[in-house]
Amino acid sequence: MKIERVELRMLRANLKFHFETSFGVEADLQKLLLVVHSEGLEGYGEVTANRVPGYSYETSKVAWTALEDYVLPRVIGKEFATPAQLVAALEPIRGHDMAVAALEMAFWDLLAKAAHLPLWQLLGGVRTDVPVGASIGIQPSVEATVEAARRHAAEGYKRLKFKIRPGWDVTPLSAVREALPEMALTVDANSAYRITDARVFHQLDELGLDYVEQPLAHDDLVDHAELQAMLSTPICLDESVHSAADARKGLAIGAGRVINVKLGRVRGHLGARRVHDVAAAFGAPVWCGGMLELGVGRAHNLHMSSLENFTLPGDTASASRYWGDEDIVDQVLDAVDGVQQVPAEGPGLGVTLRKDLIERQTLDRLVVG
Ligand code: OSB
Ligand code: MG
Repeated sequence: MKIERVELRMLRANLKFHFETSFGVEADLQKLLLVVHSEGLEGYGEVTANRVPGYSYETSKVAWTALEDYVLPRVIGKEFATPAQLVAALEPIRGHDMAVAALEMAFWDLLAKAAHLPLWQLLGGVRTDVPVGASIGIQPSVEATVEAARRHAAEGYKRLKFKIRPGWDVTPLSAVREALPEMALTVDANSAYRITDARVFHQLDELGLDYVEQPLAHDDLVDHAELQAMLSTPICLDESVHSAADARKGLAIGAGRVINVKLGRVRGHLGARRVHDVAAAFGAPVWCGGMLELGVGRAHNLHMSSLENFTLPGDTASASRYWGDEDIVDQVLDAVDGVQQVPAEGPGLGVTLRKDLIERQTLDRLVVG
């Protein structure tokens, strides 16, 4: 299909809570929506980047620049038969994976719509019920952490993940474990520790966590392998995996035993499927990470989660938890008893845009082509 025209919109996105992590606070977000036009069809993608360049150097504004100056000029007016061809045309661009991913995701939506197939089927998925967990930011106190844990558990989430940082780790997690002895619990450090902090992880190792997510540096695998060898709790890699090659190297040296897959971090569905396949070959489960997505990104996450080896609950929690009734799609992507449905209204991504709301939230708009 020919990429005839691409529309970018920077949207104001009022997250219902301040999301505090080891790298900073995400609030008053800006989210970049991308619409690809081809043969009278529209494909939707969303850039997963946020405001703070702490998880990654990619922010919404950086992604806008990358798309406008480098990504879109390589594809506008060109014909691509497969997502692999599209990704190959963008290969010379180093980094900017989230910018590339938004276009790739939108292209899959287009292809699925042209084929009259739901996206999950085109991707080769095997399920439409998706068990989900919730990611809980750093709270002002241990009491507030336990309260948030109880509330999310009562809502039916299948796993609770807590953000940690040096000085905010063993104490809150021990309290949550005491309050919820049977609950699946995990922690996410977003790269805040060093190998010399191994003592903290030995203590966390006693709490029966499902995994410890990205404890060490964002670009490290070697120290993760050293840490993993000391622990019985699996390490889950997030920031360190941008490709199937990274996944292979990480799993081969024992840097972790689980992988968090985020579409934005791996250039889209094709990259996600390759990471998923490599992990399956190593017998390592994967799960769908979250980046505080609006409805388009959340829908893509749910379609991706239909692949076979997504056997652990993902971070694709209820849209209303983040956006109240101000999500950008007509469909309410909320979990029931901790299970989300893959959106299925029509072919492709299975969601429709709330054009009036999007117009009101638009901060900047660009049409290319
Ligand atoms: O590391 O998984 C992460 C949000 C922004 C950046 C990085 C991460 C996260 C989350 C939130 O954990 C997941 C979500 O609820 O969307
Ligand atoms: Mg993470």
